[in-house]
Amino acid sequence: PFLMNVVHHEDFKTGQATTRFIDNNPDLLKFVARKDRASKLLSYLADTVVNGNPFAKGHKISKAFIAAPIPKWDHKVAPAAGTKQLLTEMGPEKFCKNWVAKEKRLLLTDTTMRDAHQSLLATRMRTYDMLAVADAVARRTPDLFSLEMWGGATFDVTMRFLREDPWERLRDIREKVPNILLQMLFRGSNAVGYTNYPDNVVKGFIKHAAQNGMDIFRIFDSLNYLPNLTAAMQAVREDTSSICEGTLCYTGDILDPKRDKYDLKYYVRLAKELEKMGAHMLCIKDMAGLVRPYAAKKLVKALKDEVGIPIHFHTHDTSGLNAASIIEAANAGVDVVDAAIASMSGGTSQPNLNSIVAAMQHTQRDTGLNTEALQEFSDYWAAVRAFYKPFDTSEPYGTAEVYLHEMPGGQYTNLKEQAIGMGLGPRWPEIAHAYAEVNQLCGDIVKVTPSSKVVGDLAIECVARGVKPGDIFQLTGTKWSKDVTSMFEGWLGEPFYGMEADKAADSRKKWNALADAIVGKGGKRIKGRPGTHAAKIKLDEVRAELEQKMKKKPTEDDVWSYLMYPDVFLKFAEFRKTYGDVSALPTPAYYYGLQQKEEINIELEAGKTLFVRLLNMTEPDQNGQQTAIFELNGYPRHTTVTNKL
Ligand code: 3PY
Ligand code: ZN
Repeated sequence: PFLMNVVHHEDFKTGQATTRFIDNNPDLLKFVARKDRASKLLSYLADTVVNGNPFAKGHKISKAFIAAPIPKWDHKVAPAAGTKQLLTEMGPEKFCKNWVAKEKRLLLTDTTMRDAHQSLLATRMRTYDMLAVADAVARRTPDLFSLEMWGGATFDVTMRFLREDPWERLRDIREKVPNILLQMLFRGSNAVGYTNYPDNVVKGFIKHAAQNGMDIFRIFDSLNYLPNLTAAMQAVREDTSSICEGTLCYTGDILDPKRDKYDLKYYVRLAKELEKMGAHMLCIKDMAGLVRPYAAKKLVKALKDEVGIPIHFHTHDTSGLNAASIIEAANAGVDVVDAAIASMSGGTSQPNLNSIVAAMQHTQRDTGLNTEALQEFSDYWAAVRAFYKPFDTSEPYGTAEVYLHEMPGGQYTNLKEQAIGMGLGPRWPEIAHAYAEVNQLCGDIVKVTPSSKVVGDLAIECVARGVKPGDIFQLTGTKWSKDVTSMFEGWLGEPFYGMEADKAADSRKKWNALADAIVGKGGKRIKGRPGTHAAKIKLDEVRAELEQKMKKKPTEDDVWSYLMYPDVFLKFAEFRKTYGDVSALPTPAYYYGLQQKEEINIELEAGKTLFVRLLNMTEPDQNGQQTAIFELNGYPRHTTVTNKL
């Protein structure tokens, strides 16, 4: 068809085509590029129909899904001004002090596009499903405080399992939602990864994220070792105009006199320090959902009395009771709370946003959000959620077992899946107990990515080997995973920071004994902030190295993705070369391929849509080759793939 277009071109026919013919007619080349993209996507679809998507856990469907109902929105109306415009106008300091802190309404962060699916669907939500609803979100809920839509595990998973570019997700959502603040979860010196990164990498990543549209950086450390937050907090304050949300992670129970290591004074101490370090806002990060309702009241009240910056409360509904914690926090004066759209809420996810909005109606802290719009959003997400069935494995009920193991919502289903994969599914109660025991052996630490992974790894390992966690001391000479040893070598920082001296001393004794057992008495250990031990990375060298590997000049996005996940990124880049941008495919097509006669639309860019129908699939020949016969924009197209099953 390209040649046909060329020979039918006026210049060509009239003999005026010169060597500058293509330069003068760039549309012809664009056409080639588009064809190329179409062929690549057809190859992907054919391969998925024949061999399945390796990340869909073997799940097959027998008939096409019903399309998710997109909430109504008015194409002629631009989104109303929201928090984004206020932040731009006022700057982060004034926005937080003069606006957030003074708002009467209970402000809401919608976590549906990040933590909710991280905690319910193993982070597998695709950009496609977010973009489809984004225009409606911008227009019908412009009163939201923010959308949490990036960071945590999403960065890794987008490339590894969804084969999408996380930076494109950020920019595309930004474009469709120009009025609501976008928020990310940032793991302090672990950035969006699991290990310690040098300060210049942490800072450069933050700057690049802000330049691409990130407004709020929620920065935490997995052991509450606040020195690990300094590089990231500094970067947000000095190199961006975004909001620096200093975070304390909550564990234990401030109401229980026996869990007195993590008492109210401990949290107040950390909060004051975060304020001094320059946090514009303070986040209480209750990653496991351990803040019980009356603890929420006590904690928020104390923090409101002791710090001057606005307070943002993040919790998980694992117990089934955490909406009550949100209401108590609201009554105690919390400024912003996190919740998820109804059909993506509950269980290990956040509490129900729609119901919280309803609960606050006709009170002093009425949120003002449109409940009808929220219901349509919930209907939309309910339909979308069905596409992700293979990953949707959490219990549909609350459980008080969370108070025993204290696992973060984002870890719970993952660990359970891991256990099932190892044939330990029926022994879950043992794993839950082992997790709690390992925590005590560590001296009672804060457990959230990556420290929670270490506790989980140890717990699973003990159950798999049929030993009690206390027996770890006898398992000398065992080779533990890299994540486990590096935590005990000090690469996540020091635990028990900010704890009262005598309690910390007791904890440290236990920690050191376990570290001796794991890395050996004479094993190497680092002290203090890991960032001071990590050599600066020379970014120009990284760019050159990557250029060699990719055999083309990397973009800045590529460089930061590669720095975070070198192997995952290279694999993703290779995949993209072969199959193109699969994020344009509807989710059922991406995970399950097409059903016979099923037709889908693929919007490559505004106004450029492919209509693809699977007409037939031949049986494998003696070489295992199968041919998919598609109809592409009305014309037949054949794509041959090898059956690898
Ligand atoms: C993450 O770091 O991914 C988390 O969600 C921690 O709660
Ligand atoms: Zn969370």
